[in-house]
Amino acid sequence: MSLLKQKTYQPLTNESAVELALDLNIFAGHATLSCKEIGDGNLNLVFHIVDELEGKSIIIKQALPYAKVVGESWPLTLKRAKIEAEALKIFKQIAPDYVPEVFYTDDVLAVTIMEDLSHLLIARTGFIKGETYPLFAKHLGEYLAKTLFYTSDYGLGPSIKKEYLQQFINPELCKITEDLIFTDPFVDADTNEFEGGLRPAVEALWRDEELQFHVNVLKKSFLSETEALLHGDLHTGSVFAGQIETKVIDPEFAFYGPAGFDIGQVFANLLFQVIANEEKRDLFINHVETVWNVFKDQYTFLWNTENKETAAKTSTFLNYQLSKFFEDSIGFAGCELIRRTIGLSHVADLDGIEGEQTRIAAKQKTLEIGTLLIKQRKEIKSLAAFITKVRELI
Ligand code: SR1
Ligand code: MG
Repeated sequence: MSLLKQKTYQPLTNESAVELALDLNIFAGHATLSCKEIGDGNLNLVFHIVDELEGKSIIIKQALPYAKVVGESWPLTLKRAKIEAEALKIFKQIAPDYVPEVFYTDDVLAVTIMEDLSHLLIARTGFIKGETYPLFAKHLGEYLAKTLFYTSDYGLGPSIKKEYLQQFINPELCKITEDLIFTDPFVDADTNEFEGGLRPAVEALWRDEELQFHVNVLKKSFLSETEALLHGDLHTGSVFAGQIETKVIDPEFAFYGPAGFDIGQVFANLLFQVIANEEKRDLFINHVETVWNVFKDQYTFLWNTENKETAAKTSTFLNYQLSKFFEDSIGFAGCELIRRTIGLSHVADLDGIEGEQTRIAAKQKTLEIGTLLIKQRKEIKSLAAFITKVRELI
């Protein structure tokens, strides 16, 4: 029986993914299709289906009822596929150049069928291979300004904002972030993973009460602020990049949260290259600067031209907003730096550093920078001060 008629969830295989594409008439009935499961993330199946003859291809992404990175012992809601598809559609309307097109979704099968982006590379993979993507930072700055403004009270007005707020309640995926970014790395949790050589540095983090206090303040912001619809997992593995194109994928962690969380994840994931890639350090520092400068300029433009809260549309309040976003971004970047170094789900930028001593030294620096950013985020009042602090520690 056709998968579409069955109305029960089942994980797709290469064969059933092709059947689904044919049932949906995405390809001609007589098309010869090839299909490969290419998912290399932590959570989902991803099928790449190609009609060589017509030169047409699609991606079918399917959520699994558990976290693939851990196994069936970590059950996970299938509702995340619906959240992801709905977030993709909203972000596509807001920032069409930077988001893939969704062709079809099915809540029961937890499936999203979308544009094939395989002519691009996952940004993290490209960076590690030596690419630098000249437009990456400008594009992400624009993406952040548009998505964080247009989904906020200032861009949406009070009614739609509250509808979205309800629609994007995402407790299970938020809990993953609450645990993996804000809790586990700062205590001796089973999910943590780090080399023996890092133990003294890690144990120092676990004893650092000032750090724990600041992380709890940031976690409270993550738990309770509803400034904008966030991507929620905006690391460089969630971005496809090329020389002229940038596409943000995978918003299954989308929820209403503090705007600085998305910006901070972008900062942190660029900082992994700043730390690991000595040769291109200045270039990646420049990417961090461009992300913030483009974000700030575009957000300011939208604030002045599209603001639905006329009473708040003053330069004083705009400056208050931007300073808050900046401070939050720096703090959240610090949490992401620490989590990807010693918690669950590391980054290849650091894990791939050859030579144990060099790798451990880079990871120690990452922990130091993360700690400093978290503790001193209120004192770091400008982009120049942020970059100076980073340069002092690397
Ligand atoms: C159990 S999920 C681990 C991580 O993978 C996702 O990409 C998120 O970053 C999450 O924290
Ligand atoms: Mg992901």
